[in-house]
Amino acid sequence: MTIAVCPGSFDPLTLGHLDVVRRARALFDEVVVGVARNSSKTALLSLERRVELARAAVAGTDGVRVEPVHGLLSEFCREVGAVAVVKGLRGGADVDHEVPMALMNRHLTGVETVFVLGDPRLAHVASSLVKDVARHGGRVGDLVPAGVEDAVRDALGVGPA
Ligand code: COD
Repeated sequence: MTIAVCPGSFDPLTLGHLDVVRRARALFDEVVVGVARNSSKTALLSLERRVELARAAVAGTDGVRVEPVHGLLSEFCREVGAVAVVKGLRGGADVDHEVPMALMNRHLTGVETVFVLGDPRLAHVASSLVKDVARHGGRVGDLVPAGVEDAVRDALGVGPA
């Protein structure tokens, strides 16, 4: 049984993230979606809310579960028995951002990172842009799983689009 962790801050979860989870599940027997804190970002949604939304989004998906990551991702991988971290790439900027993290995680516990190319139709979908569009009154319901648009609007204090 091979287990992989799909980590992220998921603030909020998008269809781009779910595409990566689906691709990871095609490669591994079980995928643990690890909802973590990114200390270089200030989260809009609480960790608990992000976990709740991710659980709703993958409910009923065989071999996929969602857990919070409270410390180091590399330690979390060891705790759940994961042989790999799976990350998604949209382009060169993601490579520049992800490679140092992958090398650091391998340095810490030996865990490898596997990169998958996301669906190019979702290459523009980023949590930061979703929040910015919603903040300015735009619709994001076609970029995120059900329930996420409302959660983002509530957290931003903006009314319905
Ligand atoms: N298509 C393909 N991939 C996508 C898309 C898309 N449309 N959108 C996002 N992705 C990918 C990203 O490239 C990334 O790989 C992943 O999805 C998650 O994205 P985010 O933005 O939700 O998550 P990040 O980048 O904020 O996650 C950073 C972590 C939380 C994983 C990192 O900070 C971490 O590991 N924190 C735990 C503490 C720790 O161990 N720190 C040391 C790290 S070396």
